Amino acid sequence: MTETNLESLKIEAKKEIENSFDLGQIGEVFRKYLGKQGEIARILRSLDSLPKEKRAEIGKQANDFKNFINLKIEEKIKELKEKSGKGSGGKEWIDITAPGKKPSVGHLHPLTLIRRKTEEIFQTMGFSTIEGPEIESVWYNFDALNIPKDHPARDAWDTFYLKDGMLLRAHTSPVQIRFMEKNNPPFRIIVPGRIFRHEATDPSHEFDFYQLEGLMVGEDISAANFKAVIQEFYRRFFGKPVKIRLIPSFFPFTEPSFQVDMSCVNCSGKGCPACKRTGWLEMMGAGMVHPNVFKYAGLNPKGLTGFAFGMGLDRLAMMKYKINNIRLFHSGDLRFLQQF
Ligand code: FA5
Repeated sequence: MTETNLESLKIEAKKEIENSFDLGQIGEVFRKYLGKQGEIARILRSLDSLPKEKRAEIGKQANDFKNFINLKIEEKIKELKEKSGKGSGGKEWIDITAPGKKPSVGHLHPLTLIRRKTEEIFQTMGFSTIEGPEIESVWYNFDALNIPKDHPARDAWDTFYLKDGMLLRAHTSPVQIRFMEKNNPPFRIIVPGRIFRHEATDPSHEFDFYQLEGLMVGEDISAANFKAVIQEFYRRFFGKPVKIRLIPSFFPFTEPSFQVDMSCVNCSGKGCPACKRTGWLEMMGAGMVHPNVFKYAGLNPKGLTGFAFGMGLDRLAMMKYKINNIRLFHSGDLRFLQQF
């Protein structure tokens, strides 16, 4: 490479830039002279083969040449942009060579993921998925579940009443009655659904959340069957056995009744805000179906046994994803939701 060669290359490049009439052509010129395999790169690579005294001189000229072309290309781009702006009334200019914006793809909400996974596991254990209405009557939400009017047990469910005497269901248990009215045992069902409670929120309580009801009815169904089903469910859901405990509880529609707690995964049982510093999180209410419930649903309770449970799906999601505040699920905060 000599000084004269560089000079004629410069003239040639200048001409090509001047004759370019769109950004595509300018791009070509850029690649030809300044690209990885372009003229400048070729000159710089050949410096090693030059005599020592020539190297610095040609190197400097190649750099000047590079700066010169860069400047000319920039000027030309500006000129082309201005021209094309005028062409479209000077209002808008679209750079068709600019890389496109990647559309963001949506995904399922973490609570939907949890609900689907839960349904899938119970279905493999022979449970069918059933749905029921979110707007419910007092009969199905309370009376038919053996919770008489004026009984203090009704206070356990802080209910949103509607003007027409109906209410927003405070649990998924009313669907037990609706199903048993139309189906004869034996059966196994699950009922995932949204429920509503007039409750103050805290890290483990929402006023609008999801439950999954379970009901298995037939002959000789025992609390041992319940424990086995629920332990197997948790084992499959978490991919390993988890620590749970059954403690005595009270629900008017089950006798005996239990509460199932899980060792809090957020703090490994040490105590944190999510588990109110107890190391345990209440996951579900459960029990053996009360004979009166069979009666209210129109079934003869003689010889009929069954277990029922109602688990909080939001609580399950908290344990699965180690979330220490239930309110994040309904926050609509994309920084949170995009992690799933
Ligand atoms: C009930 O709602 C009963 N229907 C459950 C049941 C069904 C008992 C069948 C026996 C037989 P409880 O109010 O405890 O029970 O709620 C059940 C579960 O829902 C709780 O264990 C908890 O996991 C979840 N839960 C309750 N309140 C809230 C809340 N405010 N926010 C989030 N999850 C809640």
